Amino acid sequence: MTSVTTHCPYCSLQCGMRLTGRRSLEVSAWEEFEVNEGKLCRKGWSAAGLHGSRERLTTPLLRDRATGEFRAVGWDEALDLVAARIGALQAVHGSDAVAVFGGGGLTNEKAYQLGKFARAVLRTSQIDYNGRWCMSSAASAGTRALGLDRGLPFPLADVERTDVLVLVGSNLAETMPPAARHLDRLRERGGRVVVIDPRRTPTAERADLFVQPVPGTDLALALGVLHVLVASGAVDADYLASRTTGFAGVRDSVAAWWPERVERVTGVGADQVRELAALLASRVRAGGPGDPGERARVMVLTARGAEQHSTGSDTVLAWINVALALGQCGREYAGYGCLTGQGNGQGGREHGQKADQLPGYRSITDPAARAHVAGVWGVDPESLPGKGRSAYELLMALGTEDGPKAMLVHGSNIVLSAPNAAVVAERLAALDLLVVADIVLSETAALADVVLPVTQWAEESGTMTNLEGRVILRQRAVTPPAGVRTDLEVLAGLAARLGSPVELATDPEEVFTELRAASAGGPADYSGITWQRIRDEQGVFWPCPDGPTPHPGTPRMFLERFGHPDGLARFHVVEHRGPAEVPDEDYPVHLTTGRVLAQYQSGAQTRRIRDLPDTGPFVELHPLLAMRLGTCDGEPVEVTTRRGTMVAPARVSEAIRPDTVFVPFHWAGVNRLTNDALDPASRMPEFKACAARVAVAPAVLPSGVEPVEVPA
Ligand SMILES: Nc1nc2c(c(=O)[nH]1)N[C@H]1C(S)=C(S)[C@@H](COP(=O)(O)OP(=O)(O)OC[C@H]3O[C@@H](n4cnc5c(=O)[nH]c(N)nc54)[C@H](O)[C@@H]3O)O[C@H]1N2
Ligand SMILES: Nc1nc2c(c(=O)[nH]1)N[C@H]1C(S)=C(S)[C@@H](COP(=O)(O)OP(=O)(O)OC[C@H]3O[C@@H](n4cnc5c(=O)[nH]c(N)nc54)[C@H](O)[C@@H]3O)O[C@H]1N2
Ligand code: SF4
Ligand SMILES: [Mo]
Repeated sequence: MTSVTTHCPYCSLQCGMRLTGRRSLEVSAWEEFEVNEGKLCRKGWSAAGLHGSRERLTTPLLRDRATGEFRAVGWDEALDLVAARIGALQAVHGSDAVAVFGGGGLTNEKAYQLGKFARAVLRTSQIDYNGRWCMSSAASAGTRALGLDRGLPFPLADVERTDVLVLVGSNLAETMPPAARHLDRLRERGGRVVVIDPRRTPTAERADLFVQPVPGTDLALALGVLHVLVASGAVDADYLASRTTGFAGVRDSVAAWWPERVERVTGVGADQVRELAALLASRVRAGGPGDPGERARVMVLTARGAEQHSTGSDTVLAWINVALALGQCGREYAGYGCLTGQGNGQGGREHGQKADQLPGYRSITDPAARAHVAGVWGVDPESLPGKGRSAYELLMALGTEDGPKAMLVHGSNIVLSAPNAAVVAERLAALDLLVVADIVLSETAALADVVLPVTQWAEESGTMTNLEGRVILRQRAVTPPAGVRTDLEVLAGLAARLGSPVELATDPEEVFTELRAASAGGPADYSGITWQRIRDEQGVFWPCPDGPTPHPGTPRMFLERFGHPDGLARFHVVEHRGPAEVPDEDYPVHLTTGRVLAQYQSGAQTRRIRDLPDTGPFVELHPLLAMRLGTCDGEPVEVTTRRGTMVAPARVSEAIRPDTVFVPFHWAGVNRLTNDALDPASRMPEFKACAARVAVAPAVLPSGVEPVEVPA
């Protein structure tokens, strides 16, 4: 029996856990790891449920053209076929005929290698990943305002040491449950928690102030809060002068956002807008009286509720404006942060699986970055392709005249998790070749021409970068099942068959060493991090450049200067636009979507774990709406948008606004309804707001039976 310390396979908290195993695999607490202090949510405790499960893929599958069925084949046959068809398609249509789709759950080593495989082996520009569905709006806003995007620019535990915490569109009590203890401890110390969400979630139950806006109106709320702060003279003039630029324009732009106007747009009472602003400008101090002259420390954290909108990046900018105006960014235990989502939501966005990016968070259009990375790879900088299409635009181009004809997917269950999913499924069907590497036969893998079975987390090692920018190490605990390969081996196998000009290592530590060199000098500099340091130090925070003496890593950023060349933070003028689709006569309610505690993402992994409840989707709606529709709890209701329709049981709850319904996306259905309007800056789709019609579901009749008209 071996026992290793490692991290959970799911969300960005990357809780530390101990795995003991050989045949069976047991999860136990790793108390010393400070991020979760031995706590796990039920997904973490049950994570070993896919070990030895019949649901695991253990052999490559090839779709038989005659029957349409899969048949099991050997690895050589599968990889030979994929390489031959890639070669043939590229010979006819050019390099960009092949696309690569990655995931924010992949280790840093895999994300890096996927980018290298696309640019140096396939020479395609067509690579992007599911991080576009996730935190791309916050990343885009953070880069523009603060000059550098690291989800949380401080350790998560700093949450306990602020005075006023504002959560905009985060339900962390269900999406990262061990993190909720920081909210409890902050309140025990006398700090205040504000939660902004159209639903009174378990997170909102912990709030001192709960604000319940109409979906998609957070931007207007932020403008209103800043209006009150300006009007009451609460802005920090010294800070504005010494650490920021651009406030004057923003000040003028919020002049017209008086609280009564905000109330009309957001549904949040004008008094509550004033109350929120007053709290932010207050002298509330957690943990004792403090210096009476010193203003409260304010920490604003956004998550998907604020970000997954066609106005998501402007919304984040508006909240950063609020934090900057109060002098909070770059102050200890205060400032702005984004709660990333996927296990490697942070590292996955730094090492080159994004359409416009090279390793180290470098831009693919920057000649110096191209020269540096080409040097590490041993290729001519000229040979590196340019910027490709963003995730949703890439999916929409599949199988079109000038779009890719083949796609390789590593780490995303696209047909469930992309917006407007029925159209996405049509695009996948239009491909000449769809290859999916996965650990289970996900709904997307089930559509593939070739399925490649890969190892899961406990069967391989690799680094992840958690929501704090802390690079941590997952360690292998058990031998993989016979027949599966790692993603790194798959990529190396294809590269060899494609006559690759570059070597692709298969040992993850070797890949990390290369990643360090490729990231050196970039914004996300990992060059001073080693696997041994990670083991010794409970992770290392980037940036951590290599040098003659070991760099300590950077737990807290921006204390001295922001990431822009002049060291100043930038205010940005942003306007409220609202969601691309708002309710009207035909579609009178808002539909929003999100998560429940016991399921993860598209559910590809967690729906296959027996210890987790698999309830199927539901439609959360308010008793007033239920009454109007004539339905009650548990009865099937039909939700329809301009794109599709679904039926699921009603879950009647006073926790939600009466004008809004909520459906989780862990099961097929709701993404056939969601809107694919994209944020212009980040290309993030609008998962969190569209217009819908809800009705009592028509009785399900056997086919051929016509409903009978009952006379009144
Ligand atoms: N249990 C569980 N945990 C997870 C995941 C999972 O699938 N399951 N996934 C992980 C990933 S990848 C991510 S990205 C994170 C996401 O973590 P969160 O962002 O916390 O999760 P969501 O449920 O998507 O959205 C949060 C809240 O936004 C609210 N909301 C909806 N519309 C709006 C709006 O217009 N404005 C505001 N202010 N709020 C709105 C929803 O009601 C919801 O309560 O979770 C991570 N953790
Ligand atoms: N309506 C709605 N839709 C949403 C959201 C929402 O809030 N509402 N949220 C969006 C967000 S934030 C996200 S992050 C996406 C997530 O949605 P997806 O991108 O679909 O994420 P997962 O369901 O985690 O899919 C990961 C797939 O990769 C497989 N996998 C896991 N580990 C590995 C590995 O190491 N290698 C390989 N090759 N495969 C692996 C898993 O089995 C699974 O099939 O969904 C987005 N979609
Ligand atoms: S909170 Fe996230 S990382 Fe922690 S156990 Fe749950 S799913 Fe895993
Ligand atoms: Mo996410």
